[in-house]
Amino acid sequence: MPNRTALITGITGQDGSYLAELLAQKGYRIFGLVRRLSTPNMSHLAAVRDSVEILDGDLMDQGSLNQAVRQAAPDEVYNLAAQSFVATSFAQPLLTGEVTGLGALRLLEAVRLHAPQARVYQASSSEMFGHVRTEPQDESTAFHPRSPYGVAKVYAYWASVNYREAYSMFVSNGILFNHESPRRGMEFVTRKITDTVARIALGQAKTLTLGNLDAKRDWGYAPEYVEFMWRILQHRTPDDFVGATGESHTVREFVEVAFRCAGIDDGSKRVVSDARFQRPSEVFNLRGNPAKAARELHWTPSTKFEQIVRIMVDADLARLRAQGRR
Ligand code: F7E
Repeated sequence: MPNRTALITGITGQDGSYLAELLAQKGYRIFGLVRRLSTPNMSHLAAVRDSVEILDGDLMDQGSLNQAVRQAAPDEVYNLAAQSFVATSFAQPLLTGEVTGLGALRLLEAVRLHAPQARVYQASSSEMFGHVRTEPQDESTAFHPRSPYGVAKVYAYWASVNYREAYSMFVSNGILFNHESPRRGMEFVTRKITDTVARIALGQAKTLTLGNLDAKRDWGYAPEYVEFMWRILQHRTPDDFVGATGESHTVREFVEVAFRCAGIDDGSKRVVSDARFQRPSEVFNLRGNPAKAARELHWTPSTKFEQIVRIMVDADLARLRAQGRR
């Protein structure tokens, strides 16, 4: 098969950079849409910088999306860009709706007009389930989002389904539960924990300040989840799939394992609770059912909760030690 071309939005983030690495190994020509920043952040792309063609564009700007799709002429489009931090979506609900919700629609329009045969992956989220009444959640579980971010993702999900039905386009949703790695942004709870625990271990911090320790999440390992995205677009028909481990753990358990990995015995005494990190409406409990993905895509995540915590703590310890030597 001749080399295929992919366009990735959100390519500088955790998922975008792992996906670029996967597609580079598979011989894809890769275009990445990047929003202009005064301080560009390409650090996650270090391994594939020479294999990625950067296009200047923004999910807020229809013309730039049209131009990017025309220029890339992609076989596959992965929409991973978003205002993805739930807490910020309460502070900036309109921006979140514009980027995370309408942004997906703008990209679908660009593809409909300029590359209608392209296969489109929409990064949908377990945050769409929000206030859950059944466990585990699967592809038929009702949505009840609990944040402006979740509401925007529900909009983008249904826009994707609608383009599939209205225009017979190949548009699929991956409904991903939380997935983590050393490339996770520092504002998300897992990375905040592993970075702070590593700093405590090295004597650079004393306490770990968090909000709701009882929230439960289904945490997977991000490099495995980009393989899932790719498989969704190789499936014979467009469809929607849950990506999850099927296991959930509390934030408190994540903290305990992280302290243990760093060799700190009195970790629980270091944790401080602060209402600033509580959300106006919380998602208390998420656990996904990945049976359909296993059955139809032969995708099963294998990195377990404790391994993920260890990988992240070890990476933060190594990074901080290297910084100390500079
Ligand atoms: O929070 C609680 C917080 O910000 C996890 C995004 O990738 O996954 C992510 O959304 C839980 C929540 O991720 C702190 O209240 C306690 O219950 O790491 P998070 P998230 O909100 O689950 C989904 C699938 C997405 O799609 C999103 O884009 O941890 N929590 N204390 C805290 N959370 C943070 N951030 N900081 C705290 O201090």
